[in-house]
Amino acid sequence: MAIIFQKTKALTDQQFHYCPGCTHGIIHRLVGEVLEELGVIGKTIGVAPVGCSVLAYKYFNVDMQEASHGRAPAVATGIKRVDPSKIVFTYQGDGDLASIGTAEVVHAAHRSENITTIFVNNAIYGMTGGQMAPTTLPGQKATTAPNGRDPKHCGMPLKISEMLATIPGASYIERVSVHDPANIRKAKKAIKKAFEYQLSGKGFSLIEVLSTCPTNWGMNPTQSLKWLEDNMIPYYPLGIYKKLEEVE
Ligand SMILES: Cc1ncc(C[n+]2csc(CCOP(=O)(O)OP(=O)(O)O)c2C)c(N)n1
Repeated sequence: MAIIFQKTKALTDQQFHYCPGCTHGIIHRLVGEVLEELGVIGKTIGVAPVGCSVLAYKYFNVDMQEASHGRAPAVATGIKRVDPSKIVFTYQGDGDLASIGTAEVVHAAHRSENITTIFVNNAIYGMTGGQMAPTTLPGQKATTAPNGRDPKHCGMPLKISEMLATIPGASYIERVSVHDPANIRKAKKAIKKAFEYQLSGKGFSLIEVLSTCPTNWGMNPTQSLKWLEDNMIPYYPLGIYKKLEEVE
């Protein structure tokens, strides 16, 4: 029988612990498929964050290092500088990257560290039970904002891709989404492009992936995909925010 699909070798057989409808699993698969297609599984080191993907080291079939909350870009910097022949990526949520870890990612981009960051933006703190994140939308309910985010005293949500694109050291920045098959395909292309930038030594690359959190958004999986499309994409437009130069 002809094999038409096989799970990427870059993921282990460990069953994901993610909630039904959470798109972390899709994003793991895309990263894994890209690493396999680029032929770098054996020389990749990932840095797992604190957040729902804290157990990413169980799922990626590559060497993984745990970092303390928000510090993945600093840890990845050390790994890449010690052994530049390795492909090094961080995988971080919005609580991790856009809140406690803002300084680390800004300065990794500023120094143009030759690493790739996968930034999973689900507009909430997932692991800890749905607290408001810097990325939570105006009016969006969170356990720490039961009446919805009020920009008057919480400010407007932080747009990480737009912000990092202003940093000269950032080489490739793109925002994608995984709410439907067409966008999942685009997301994979973007992730591949980011790793290609690293392979060509072009410096810091980041892909922001808009993602769901049905459990903490209080929705079922189908509703959460629609909520992402209707509410997140208008505030967080998809597209390339920085592209230093074309990489063949
Ligand atoms: C120093 C420190 N502060 C706070 C926490 C608690 N904490 C764990 S995960 C998390 C936020 C996770 O949210 P996010 O990064 O958006 O990832 P998600 O779980 O939504 O995938 C927080 C605040 C911690 N573990 N360590």
